[in-house]
Amino acid sequence: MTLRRLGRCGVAAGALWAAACSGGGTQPPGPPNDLVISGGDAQSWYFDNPLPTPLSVTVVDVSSRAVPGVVVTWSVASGGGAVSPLQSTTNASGVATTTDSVGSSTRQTVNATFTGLAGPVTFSEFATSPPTSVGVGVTSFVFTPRDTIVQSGGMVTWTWNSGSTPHNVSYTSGPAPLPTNSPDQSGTTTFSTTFTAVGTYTYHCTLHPQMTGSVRVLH
Ligand SMILES: [Cu+2]
Repeated sequence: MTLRRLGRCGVAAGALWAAACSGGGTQPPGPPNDLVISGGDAQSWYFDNPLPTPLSVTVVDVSSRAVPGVVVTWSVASGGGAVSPLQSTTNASGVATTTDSVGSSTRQTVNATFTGLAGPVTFSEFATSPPTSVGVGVTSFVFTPRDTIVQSGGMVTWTWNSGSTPHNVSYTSGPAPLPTNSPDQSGTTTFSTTFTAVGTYTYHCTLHPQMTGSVRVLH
């Protein structure tokens, strides 16, 4: 029985069949037939900032096998903003991607298509303003939330609720010059920084280096 099962895929069948068996198909993919969204749809992000996840589609043949080498054309269908690049070619897995930034609209749609496809597939993306004021808790050896986003010109305020254990906010990286660090503080108190430079800042508590956090400043 074992030998019979091996008949199609065994060594004796030869290199061609062995390759076919490992690849799961006996023929190369046919012409592109359809386009399927494979990532990046329905994200909620901020005006005029690139979405965290690129938009991606998979081009398949009539048997749903991925088709490499197909040029996919991307276009903003409504709402403004921009995709880049406007064309991308499917890779070995049949996947093409582009980055997308929603403009000043709360909802944007993006079409993807290739020559010969009956109609495009459509992504829907959403955007709001980044917050201008963000609060972070300084409690039992953790900043909560650890990572925050604030609009350029906005303020982050840390509020201590740490009993008698002192903590501080000390910047470790970010656009120069780094903001002023907080003093060591305990009890119930606050510390604020206004961020004017776009970029990502990291900070920690020098007394407890495992306490880390970040502030991402968006325009
Ligand atoms: Cu600390």
